[in-house]
Amino acid sequence: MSLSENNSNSEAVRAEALIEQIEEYNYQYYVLDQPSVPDAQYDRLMRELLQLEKDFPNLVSENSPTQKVGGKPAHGFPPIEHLTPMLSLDNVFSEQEFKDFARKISERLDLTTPQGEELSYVGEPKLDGLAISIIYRNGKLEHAATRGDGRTGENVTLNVRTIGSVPLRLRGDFPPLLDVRGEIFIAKSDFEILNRNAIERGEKTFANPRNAAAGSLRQLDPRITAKRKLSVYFYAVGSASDGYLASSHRQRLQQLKSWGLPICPEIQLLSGVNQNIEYYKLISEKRDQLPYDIDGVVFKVDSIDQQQQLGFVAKAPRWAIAHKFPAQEEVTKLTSVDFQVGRTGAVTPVARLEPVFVGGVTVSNATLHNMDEINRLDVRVGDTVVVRRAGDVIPQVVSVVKAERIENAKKIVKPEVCPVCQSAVEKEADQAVYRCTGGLVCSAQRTQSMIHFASRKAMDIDGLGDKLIELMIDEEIIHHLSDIYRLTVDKVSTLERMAEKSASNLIESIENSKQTTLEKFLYALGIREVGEVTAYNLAHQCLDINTIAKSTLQELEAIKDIGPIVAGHIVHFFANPQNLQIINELQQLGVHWPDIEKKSAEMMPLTEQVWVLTGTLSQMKRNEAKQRLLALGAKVSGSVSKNTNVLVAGEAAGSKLTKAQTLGITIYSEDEFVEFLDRIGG
Ligand code: 5U1
Repeated sequence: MSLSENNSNSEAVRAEALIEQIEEYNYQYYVLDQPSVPDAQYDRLMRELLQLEKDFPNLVSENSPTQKVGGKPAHGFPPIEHLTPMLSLDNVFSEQEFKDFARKISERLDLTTPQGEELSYVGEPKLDGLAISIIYRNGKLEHAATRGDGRTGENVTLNVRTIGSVPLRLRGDFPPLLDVRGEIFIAKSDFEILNRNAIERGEKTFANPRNAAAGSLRQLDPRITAKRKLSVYFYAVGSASDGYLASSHRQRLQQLKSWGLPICPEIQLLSGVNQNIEYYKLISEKRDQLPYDIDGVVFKVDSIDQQQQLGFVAKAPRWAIAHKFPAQEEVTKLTSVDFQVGRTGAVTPVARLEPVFVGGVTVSNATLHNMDEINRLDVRVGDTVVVRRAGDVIPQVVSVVKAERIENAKKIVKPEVCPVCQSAVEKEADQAVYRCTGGLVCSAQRTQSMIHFASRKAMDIDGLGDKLIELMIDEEIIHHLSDIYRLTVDKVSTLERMAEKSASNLIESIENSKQTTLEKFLYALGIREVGEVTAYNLAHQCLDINTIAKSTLQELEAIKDIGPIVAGHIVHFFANPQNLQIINELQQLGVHWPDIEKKSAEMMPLTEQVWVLTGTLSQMKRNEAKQRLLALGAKVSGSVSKNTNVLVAGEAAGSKLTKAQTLGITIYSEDEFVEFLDRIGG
């Protein structure tokens, strides 16, 4: 029945127009990655359509975007046979293995060059999600199935319909029958939100985005799936009506896109083995910046003709291969748990592990965060645990292999007193962290405070690293921050392996560090939750350290970005006479900074603006660029959002640049940025 048969023509026409407009916005958002209207406008159209369908129920069509969430499946997910088998991919784990694969292809295709240098491939990131097959008949989503055993999958149609980027109707010149294959995944940011919400509700968390995607897709209630923000990229055609498909894989992907099916934007056409190897390196480097998890790169021979010549082995095609990254998760044994004390007294449990190779390095320690996390994981000493190391992130224990729990696995108990100074350990209400109450009495807190004090963004004392500070505290050459400025070449030379030349270099760096800025000095003091930006705002609002020390909670809360918690930490820090004495001593020993002039509004032209810096800058250090922007009143953020005013994109800018382009944000190259600073005198 057409929409207009039972209604006044105008309502039916309006409903169809709304559906088309919403589908168009979905296409621009999910497929072209170019949102064309603000969310509010989209929501208005959606509400209007919902109201129209409520008033005229016979206008509701299966294709309507309001019908993405339907009823519950009667009996879980019934089996469904695939039109053509869902294949898997063979893997290689090294460049050499990839070259061997390419050589075999070259031989089978009788190419003249040994490794098929003239052969075209398509490179695609290998998403770490869940394979899906979706059948569109006459352009309408008919059903969707998981891979299952490759021949028969589970019917997850109702859940797949809820995924925003899966179109219910195709557009353009699509084949009457299309079986399209792709990967369902959850973006890293959505995964984090999902787990954060689960923790807040005291529910179980997912170990990784792949599990979260699989768990969300297999919810019996599609309304739950709908809330989980799943996404999809399509990467192949299982089958299609004759005469519609192009003769190369790359062109077929373009066809999918033109029919409204999103494809991964990182896909590239590559010529020959060397370009494939370069592509693998490029995607490996981009991996941490990509908004979704990937576990490798897929290479496919581009020509369908050549694909057909190559054929299949068992369940995998000969014309494609997955070059996998080193695993980011591994299993190992938890041998013990130590509690480490940080600069602010936080007592953090650290898992000691049987060494395991994960994420490209050997890991023998991993964070367990806090006691709440230990309880949530129900982890015990002796357990077999899953360790994850992704990019530069500190390795973490993500789950316990309960099936392998040994009989005498030992529960982990929180220390009653600080493991370093034996002071009492306390937990603040609403916080998961236990803290040592020893303050500067605690040598661990003193050590960590000094490491922070000497660090690059703080007092920047070249040569005074972690190990040397630990050694000097152990040898009782230094006790408090101010002792750093009492060091002499003679004292330092008494340390093992410290030649006189190194000792005098160190003393020279210490001397140089005396000339600093108020914001760096404030940051170096290590006041809880006072990072660089807060330190800058404090310095430039209050202008001198005595004013800061005397400020009340209310006065501090009036400063940009300082809320009641941070204000409380600042007041608490300056209320401690020991801290005041150390500040005084540091100044007596020569630490100084130039006066700060109160800036007028005209001198802060970027107030209220949010800037983001990305990529590599060649004309100044990232930190200098940040300081100059802060001095002009801007807020400098680490991530791009619709609130960003300007993105400065240096060399090799990655996903932040793409996101800024998508959101239509002003983008400055480094040259434009420098010119801008010159123009406004910043
Ligand atoms: N990017 C991509 N992932 N992936 C997974 N392409 C791709 N192709 C696959 C699989 C299982 O199979 C092809 C053989 C269609």
